[in-house]
Amino acid sequence: MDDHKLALPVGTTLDRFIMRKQEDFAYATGELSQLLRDIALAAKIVNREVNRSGLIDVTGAYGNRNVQGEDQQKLDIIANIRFIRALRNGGEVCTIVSEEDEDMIQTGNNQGKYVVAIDPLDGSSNIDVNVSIGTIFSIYRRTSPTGSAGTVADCLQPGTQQVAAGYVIYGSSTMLVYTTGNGVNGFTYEPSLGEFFLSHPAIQMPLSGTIYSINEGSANSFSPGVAAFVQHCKDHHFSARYIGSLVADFHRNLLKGGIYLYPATAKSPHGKLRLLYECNPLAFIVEQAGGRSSNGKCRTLEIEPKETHERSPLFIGSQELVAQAELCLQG
Ligand code: AHM
Ligand code: MG
Repeated sequence: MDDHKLALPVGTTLDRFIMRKQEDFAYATGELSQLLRDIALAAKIVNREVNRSGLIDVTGAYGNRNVQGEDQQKLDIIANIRFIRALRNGGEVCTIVSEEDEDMIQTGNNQGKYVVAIDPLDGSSNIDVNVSIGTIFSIYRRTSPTGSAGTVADCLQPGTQQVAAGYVIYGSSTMLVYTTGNGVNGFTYEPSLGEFFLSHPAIQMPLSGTIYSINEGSANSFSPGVAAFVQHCKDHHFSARYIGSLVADFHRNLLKGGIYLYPATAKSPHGKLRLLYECNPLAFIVEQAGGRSSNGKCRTLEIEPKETHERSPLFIGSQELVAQAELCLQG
């Protein structure tokens, strides 16, 4: 028998992939590569906690509310600690904006060139019921000089300025998907080896699709434009798929084609999702994969953020579907 068939190659590890990509940039110093590796390490640790969450006392509410007034789950806090510790120890990041912390976090690494915005564990209402959840992150180069603490202005850059963005989905398998502005690549975690391996190279999103993802429980407060688009989806016999975990809904639509919508509603008049660490990173990824993202009026990536925790309506997915939604919204 062919020896090769007995021991198939395991493929490219995330570490090696990041290293190879770094070689593509003539003046890269390796700090961004190291930062991505720090995030991947924290993701492995959070993955471990998520996987055994039913066995140890980490499910359920922590008893606090976060800056958005939402109940914090114990795993939200654990994931926040893990990612912040990894970013702090890594040394490349001066300042972090996290969904779980009202104030910007100064890491003390004033020489760090980067700022990170992160939702350490998104979709946390799904934790207790064993449904996919995720981590979303966005990386910017600071605009203030190195040597001092990062500033609010460093964190309030439009999404077009992102140097990298990604997400981790803790699903039926765990994946890390990221872009540095040169296409989108996905890596699947192999738990017995403790490594992410390249499994989805150069992801391209279908131009169109037949899946729409929206919380129709809020239909009574949809604007006429949103209602018209939802009706369009029904008229064309689309499938409704809504997990209530942004990363999971986004990931499915990225691979299969579709659109995710979180419009303004009576309960969330500015939309629910946060621009810096939910909308922008996914908008960067979707555009890099050939898709489109908008707040209904303009490209998500061009919104000038005013506050670190600001919210934005989100219409994201296959190019043709988002364009159609925008048409409906514009009446
Ligand atoms: P979270 O950051 O508190 O977890 O909230 C974000 C989540 C998204 O993952 C998901 O798409 C959305 O909230 C679901 O909201 P709703 O329950 O209003 O449909
Ligand atoms: Mg979130």
